Amino acid sequence: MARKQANGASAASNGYSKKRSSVDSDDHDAKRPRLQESTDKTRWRLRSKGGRHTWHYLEDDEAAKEWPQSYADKYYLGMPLELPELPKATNPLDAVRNGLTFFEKLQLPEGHWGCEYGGPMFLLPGVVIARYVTGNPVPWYYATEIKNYLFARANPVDGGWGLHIEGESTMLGTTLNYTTLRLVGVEADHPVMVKARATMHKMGGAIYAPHWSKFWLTVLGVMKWDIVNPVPPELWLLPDWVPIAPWRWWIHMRQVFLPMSYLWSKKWQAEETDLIRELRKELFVEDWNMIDWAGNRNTIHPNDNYHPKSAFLNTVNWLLVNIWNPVFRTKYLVEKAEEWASELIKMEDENTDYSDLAPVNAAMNTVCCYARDGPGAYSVRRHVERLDEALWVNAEGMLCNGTNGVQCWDTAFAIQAIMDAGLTTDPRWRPMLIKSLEFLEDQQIRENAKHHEKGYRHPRKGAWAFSNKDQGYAVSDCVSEALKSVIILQKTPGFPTLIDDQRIFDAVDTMLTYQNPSGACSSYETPRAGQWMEVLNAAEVFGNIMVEYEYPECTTAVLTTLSLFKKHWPNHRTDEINTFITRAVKWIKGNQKPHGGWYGSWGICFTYATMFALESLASVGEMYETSKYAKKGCDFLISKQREDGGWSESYKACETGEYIEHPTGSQVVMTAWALIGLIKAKYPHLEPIKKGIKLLMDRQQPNGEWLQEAIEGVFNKSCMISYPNYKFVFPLKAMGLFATRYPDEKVV
Ligand code: LAN
Repeated sequence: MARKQANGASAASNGYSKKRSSVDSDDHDAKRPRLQESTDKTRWRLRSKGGRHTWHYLEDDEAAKEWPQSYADKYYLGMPLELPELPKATNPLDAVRNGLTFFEKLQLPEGHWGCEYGGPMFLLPGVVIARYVTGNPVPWYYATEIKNYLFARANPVDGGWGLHIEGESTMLGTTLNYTTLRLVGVEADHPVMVKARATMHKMGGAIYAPHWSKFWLTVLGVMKWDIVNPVPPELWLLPDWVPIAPWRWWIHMRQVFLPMSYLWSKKWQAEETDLIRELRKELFVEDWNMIDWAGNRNTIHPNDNYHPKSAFLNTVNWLLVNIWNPVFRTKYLVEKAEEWASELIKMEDENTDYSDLAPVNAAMNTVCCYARDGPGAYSVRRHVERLDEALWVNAEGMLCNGTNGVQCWDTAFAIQAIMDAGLTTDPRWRPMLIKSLEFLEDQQIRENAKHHEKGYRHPRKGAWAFSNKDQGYAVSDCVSEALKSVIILQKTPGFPTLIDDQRIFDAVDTMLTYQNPSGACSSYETPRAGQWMEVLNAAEVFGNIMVEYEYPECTTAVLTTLSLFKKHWPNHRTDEINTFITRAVKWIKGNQKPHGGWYGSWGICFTYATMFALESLASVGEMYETSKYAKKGCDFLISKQREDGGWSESYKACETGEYIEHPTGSQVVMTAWALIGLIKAKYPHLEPIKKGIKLLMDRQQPNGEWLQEAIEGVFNKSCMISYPNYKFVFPLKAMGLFATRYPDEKVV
């Protein structure tokens, strides 16, 4: 098949098959990628297989001809689509149709949607460093586009990089992205580098970087291990009942701590190269040989110190460095700890076929496998291949996504948008919907993880992950949104039952495992320890990362889906579901802020969570006229509506816990969120709703699309992340809801 050949050609030319034994200085120059001004954008293709995304650069003309660029490829790359203008929508339903006409063009052949999932500026460096130190440098076309992306994302004023794309320059962003640029072949005297270096030096040089940056730079050999606060794998030897045992930490933290602890214990560093020696000169203000490494473990620039380490942690670190390590850390203990950490790393790799939870731990696990299994090992090669699934190419260049995609999540919302517009039975959208359903069917996780108990995994049978089943981590709201969409479609006359009742029950059974004693749901697991664990938060740059928290978004999503499920299967675990619902509703009401909104942890911010809360309350019959909670939620949203009919929230709201407007004014996505909440809650006054709908219609482009505006998502309070498909699915849903609820209302 033409496509197969094309992919094969690309895979062979990107250098994966070349086994490199070490990163020695002799062939160092040969390994520096041949940087170019730009790649030829017409040669990039996105391939999706089994929900796995990889970008391919077709250097060969024949291959490029045989595998033409799709609309989706062109769209992601920022190339003109030359789509015709659609007849101007004069009512919301026509606007939905126009939007779907555009969005349908972006659906990938397997039935889901792809997207750039960038924002965080600390992910790409991990991937590039992992590849460099394991002797798998990125091919020239990656290098070229990584350079272009990072150049484009340098702060226009000071030339540094932040924690995320909208943030001010930090040492985490600046040290790591500067280093990345050097690793991909940019010379130190390039004006962009000179400017970034000046900022880095003004901020004190790399010794002011936070823990994660110190870790990566030490692995690379640019710093010494003494500057890295201890990451003792011995913690993994603690019995499970110990309150601070790592299995109780939030999954992302323990999966990052795990490989970090292995490499820290091994004091593993890449072999020295000329480039590493150059970086030792460039990143610091002081003479590298004179740096007091141990004395600067806690040196950190204020811009990076979002969550200063607790006095308790500082004391623990002191004790570890000065007493534990020299006196009690025996060879026997070290070996046992490293062995168990290594086994846990293996379990994570096997459970996910080396794609791992997210690119942060995937990059670290890659280095661990290299250190443990050697350069040519399958584990290293497979890791390097799978790291590619998090890389994305956009108009600016190549970046690293926060996860290996947003496949299941976006597909679920796309289906719901069509359903809310009452268009599921319209044959025009049937092919798109059938493909989406097929994708969700294919992506349902059928069994618990292989190393379920030993690897401390939460049940996942019947669940959906956020991205794909290879990654395979169930998340409470991802299961809920996907299941909701499956139920909606399969209960629509004319749609096939691809997922039988038993599989639906499996999903529900897993959802029911997610409720905490309080009635709330968390993200990946139920909390395994209390918030007090934040005293061990060593990352400095994030807040609320050590344990699972209770999230209105997660709780409300599960509630809404269980309410729907109950209608169709009233006899399945009836009492448990009813109890779950009662307790969830109680928690949601108790979690409402005094101003009437709910604080969102995964989207920005009050607008996002308030939408979910109002939708879930409506699912149990609590609406504006019948519930003081729903009324207060609506009144809160209305109080934030802007003159032009839109809503606009800034990421600053997530950091501060106060509603703060975005300086660029009304945002399509937030306007849609607010409208969905209001319409679901049956807010009785139509004028504000119509004004909002009009704004969405006015912002729609003649070809049916909406343009990208400010960033939509967040995690760990301080880091922002893009959800580009939200600008489609939520406006479509809001307008569709309006059209079905008020078919006779005129907006324009
Ligand atoms: C995500 C993305 C999806 C998100 C939702 C499903 C939207 C949410 O409702 C639950 C939490 C979840 C699954 C989530 C958790 C944290 C993630 C994985 C991310 C924000 C994407 C990237 C982020 C991850 C932690 C990034 C790596 C950073 C570390 C601090 C380890």
